[in-house]
Amino acid sequence: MKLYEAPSPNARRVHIALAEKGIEVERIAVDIRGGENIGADYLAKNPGGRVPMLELDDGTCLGESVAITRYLDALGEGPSLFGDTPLSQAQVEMWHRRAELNFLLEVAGAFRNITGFFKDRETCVEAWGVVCAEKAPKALAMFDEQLAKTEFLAGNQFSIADITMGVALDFARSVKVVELPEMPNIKRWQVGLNARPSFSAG
Ligand SMILES: N[C@@H](CCC(=O)N[C@@H](CS)C(=O)NCC(=O)O)C(=O)O
Repeated sequence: MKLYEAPSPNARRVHIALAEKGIEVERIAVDIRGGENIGADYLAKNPGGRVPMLELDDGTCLGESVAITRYLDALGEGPSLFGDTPLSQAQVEMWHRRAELNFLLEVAGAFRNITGFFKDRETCVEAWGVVCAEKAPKALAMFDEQLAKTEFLAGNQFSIADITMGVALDFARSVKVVELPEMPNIKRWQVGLNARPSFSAG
């Protein structure tokens, strides 16, 4: 299998899943700044035009980091990143959607619209980026309250929800477009995440 990737939060989600599931793949660097991901060759494999993308040995291509993670989860070793029981699967889905919709998308909206990083291919509205930057930190209280009760976001088992939220927080801090308040339970949980070999590998 080949993973098409670039230094980016969505590729990092897959790097972490690969490490958690003990899977190795060939890695192919894609120049997203230069627009390789929106060129005809890449779009023929992944019409979504984004990284990451996983190409299977039979040529099948999977876009979307969470779809790729689901595939790796089923192939690899260890506990599921998507929950093992009907209830835990629903709880993982609930917290994962909150992490993506309430936090990651706001951080991405702030980054893309304020910095204009991809302004060669999309309209950037700085004022919208500022709105996103204001909304992202407001979402954190809900996650902090949950982490006061449980070890991980969806309960006592590490899941895709932790991967997405941990990666989004690290990305928000590294690009410095969003001001994040320090929250005690999130802090405790992040110390645990950072101690996982998968987080340093990713
Ligand atoms: N929903 C997609 C989002 C992928 C995505 O936005 N990837 C970014 C890097 S983090 C990208 O390829 N950006 C290039 C571009 O927007 O042209 C996923 O989860 O894989």
